[in-house]
Amino acid sequence: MKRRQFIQKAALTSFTTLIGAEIVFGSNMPKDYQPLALQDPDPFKLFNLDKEMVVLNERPWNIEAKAHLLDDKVTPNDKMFIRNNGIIPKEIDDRKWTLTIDGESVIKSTSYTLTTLKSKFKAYSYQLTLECGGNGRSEFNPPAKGNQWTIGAVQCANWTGVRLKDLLEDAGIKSDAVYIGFHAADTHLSGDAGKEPISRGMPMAKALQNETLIAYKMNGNDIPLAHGFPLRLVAGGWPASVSGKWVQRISIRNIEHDGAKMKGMAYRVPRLPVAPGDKVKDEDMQIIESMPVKSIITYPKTGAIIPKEKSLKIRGHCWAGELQVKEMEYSIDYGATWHSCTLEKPINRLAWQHFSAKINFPKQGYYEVWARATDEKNISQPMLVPGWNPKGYLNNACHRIAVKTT
Ligand SMILES: Nc1nc2c(c(=O)[nH]1)N[C@H]1C(S)=C(S)[C@@H](COP(=O)(O)O)O[C@H]1N2
Ligand SMILES: [Mo]
Repeated sequence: MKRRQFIQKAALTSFTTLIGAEIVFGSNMPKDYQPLALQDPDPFKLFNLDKEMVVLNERPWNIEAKAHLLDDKVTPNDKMFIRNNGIIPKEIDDRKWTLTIDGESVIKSTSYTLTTLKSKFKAYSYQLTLECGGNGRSEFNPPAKGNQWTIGAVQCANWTGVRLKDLLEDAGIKSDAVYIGFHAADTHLSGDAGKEPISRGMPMAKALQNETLIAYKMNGNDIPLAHGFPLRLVAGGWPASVSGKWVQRISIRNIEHDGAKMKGMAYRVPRLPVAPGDKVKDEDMQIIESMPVKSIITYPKTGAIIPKEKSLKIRGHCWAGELQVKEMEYSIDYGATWHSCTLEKPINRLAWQHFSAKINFPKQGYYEVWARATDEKNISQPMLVPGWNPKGYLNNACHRIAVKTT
């Protein structure tokens, strides 16, 4: 007891309460020792992540992929970015979970258990591209506050569930309905139970699309907790912030939904272009809807070294919000000339498309491979970071990788 200070009784009692079990031999714990059970969890174990995923923030958890991790046609769970605005709900009992359709413009407010959802409504499966509106934010200058996503806040998983439109029609939609808003079970960082971390939504036209789902499965299994177990709204092609996780309530609104992160600067961009660093008034901002055309090279990994005689087969994915990508090109001379890639059609509407190309390099040296997608309306990705905006949304600049031939 003299040389080493042992834990005090009061501390031991509070640890016991937190851990919920007697700490046998607890009195042997050194002073200021933090039991492992109370230390910050390892996100790689907690979320079963690939070891190359990048943690941007721990509270709330925000984790991104790297381009080469997104090589699969369907994004596997361990390579999927995680974006949270609040604290992930704990102790979810899916047998007791209900989803309520309510709001000013519902004809009859109705609640559904998971069992009812699965038995009463037809199941649909779609692969849907979800990209965070802030993906690419790290490249804006002056820098925009928020998670410094590079390129990895995008995923295209396979979602199974019921169509939101079937639920809305079952509860009944009044003629004055204009918007839906979601309410979810996650909690505000402040701990204030009356505050929602995020409650976004979409106009009725998007809510009623065939592919807008209330999903209960991701990639064929229960949705992982971090991605919205047991129920998640999924609206492909729009900023992923409208795809509410842990959704408990969908309100049919007679106004544009006014929940948390619908107003002010959140998920909005200036109506008209502004100079970098400019202050923009709230009324000059508009809500982001369909995401812009974009692509990523997922093979090879940037920094690849290839023998000169060999040609290089690159591949990746491209997407364009509500639209399809109609052309995919690459350049190895900093955009001076462009060459066509082979482009596949999407597996369904709002799923990303795959591209590939065989590149022959003229001589030994350092190259950059740039990729550029063009959508059905003939809009292409910009080569440089596009329009600066206060929160750093919608950076769809061409992705590029470094390649050395030896
Ligand atoms: N309830 C709830 N839903 C949410 C969020 C959240 O914080 N809470 N984050 C949104 C944002 S901003 C994004 S980009 C996506 C991220 O989805 P993921 O974590 O499954 O990749 O979820 C959206 N849905
Ligand atoms: Mo997001």
